[in-house]
Amino acid sequence: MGETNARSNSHKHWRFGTNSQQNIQLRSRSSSNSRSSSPESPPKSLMENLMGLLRVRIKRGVNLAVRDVRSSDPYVVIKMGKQKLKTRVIKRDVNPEWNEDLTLSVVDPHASVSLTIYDHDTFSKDDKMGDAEFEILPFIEALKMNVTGLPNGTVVKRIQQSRDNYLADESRITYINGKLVQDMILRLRNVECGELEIQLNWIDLPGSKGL
Ligand SMILES: [Ca+2]
Repeated sequence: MGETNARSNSHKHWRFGTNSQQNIQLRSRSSSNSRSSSPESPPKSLMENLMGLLRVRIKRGVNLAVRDVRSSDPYVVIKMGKQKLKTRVIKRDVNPEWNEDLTLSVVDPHASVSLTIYDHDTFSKDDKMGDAEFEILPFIEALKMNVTGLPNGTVVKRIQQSRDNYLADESRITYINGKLVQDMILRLRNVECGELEIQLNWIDLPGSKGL
């Protein structure tokens, strides 16, 4: 017992000695660095890079997969880069109507948004109910055209359904009440069934880089 204590004590002392030596070395190294380095340029603020806000309205799910006995408790998680947002859970409904707005900060017009639907479970891990993805570029490009004064309901741009996108039907960018909106019906993948209806809106932010 005594032997073990003595050994561990000496071990501690030895480590302590090494650490304090390292600290001194680090301190002297960092002080010489601070003398020699040129003043750093200020970090670019978010506002300088921000194009605006993309408001993703999660409207509804249609014919979603059953993950409980007869139904599911679905919610949607959207991700763009490091941003992650989710809707509320709707209990026991495979045709849920969220009509919920999730707002993303847009820095990169070439970014894509991924959406995953989960079934909320109280006592086990939430089950996946499929996923989808869309590019924001077509909407950004339409916004950049800066259209004004069109009759309400004018379709400005159509994006066809293809093998490369998740569209279940043609997506339209429409001029409504002086603003552009993009409607999409996304066919979920990695699941047996289900579609997700969403709408994109744009919010300009004063002080940001803009479009
Ligand atoms: Ca559930």
